[in-house]
Order: sequence, then C-alpha cells, then structure tokens
Amino acid sequence: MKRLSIFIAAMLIALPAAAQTHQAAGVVTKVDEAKNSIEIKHEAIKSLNWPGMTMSFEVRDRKLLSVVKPQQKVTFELVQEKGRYVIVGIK
Ligand SMILES: [Cu+2]
Repeated sequence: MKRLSIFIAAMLIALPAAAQTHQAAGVVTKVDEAKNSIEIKHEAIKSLNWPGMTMSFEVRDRKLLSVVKPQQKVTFELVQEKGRYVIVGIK
C-alpha cells in the first residue's frame, strides 16, 4: 500500500511536466526529411527560459514536414519527449 501511494505521488508530479506544451515562434531555415526534423531560427521561448537561437527539432508526425518551407514564418508547439523537445504542431 505504501509503495502504491509513492507510485501515485510520483505520477502526479510527473504528469503536468509531461503534458506541458510550449508555444514558440520563428522562421524555418531548413526542412530535413532524412532526419525527420525542421531547423528553425526561433525567438526566445519564455516557458523554457531559452534565448532565441537556430536549432533543429524532430517532428512527432512526419506530415508536419510538408506543411512548411524554408523562409516561412511559423508558430509551433513543443513538448518534451524522451529527454528532448519535439514539434507537435506547426503552422
Ligand atoms: Cu533553441
């Protein structure tokens, strides 16, 4: 019983972090089909405490690779998954 409550307590702590979505904006610099990623010159992301920079993000769904092109201004959503941030939405 004690183990179970520790487990539930751990779940409650972990769940909000796993579910958090971060909103970001930037300009696409590259779409890499082979790496399943989009490189973006992103603005500062306050919820992550990140400054602006150019970096690449994997996309959760490959279909997202075809909705953007280099030079395009975008807004996108990130979630932390397996220790890295992946794009779950972009437009
Ligand atoms: Cu960055």
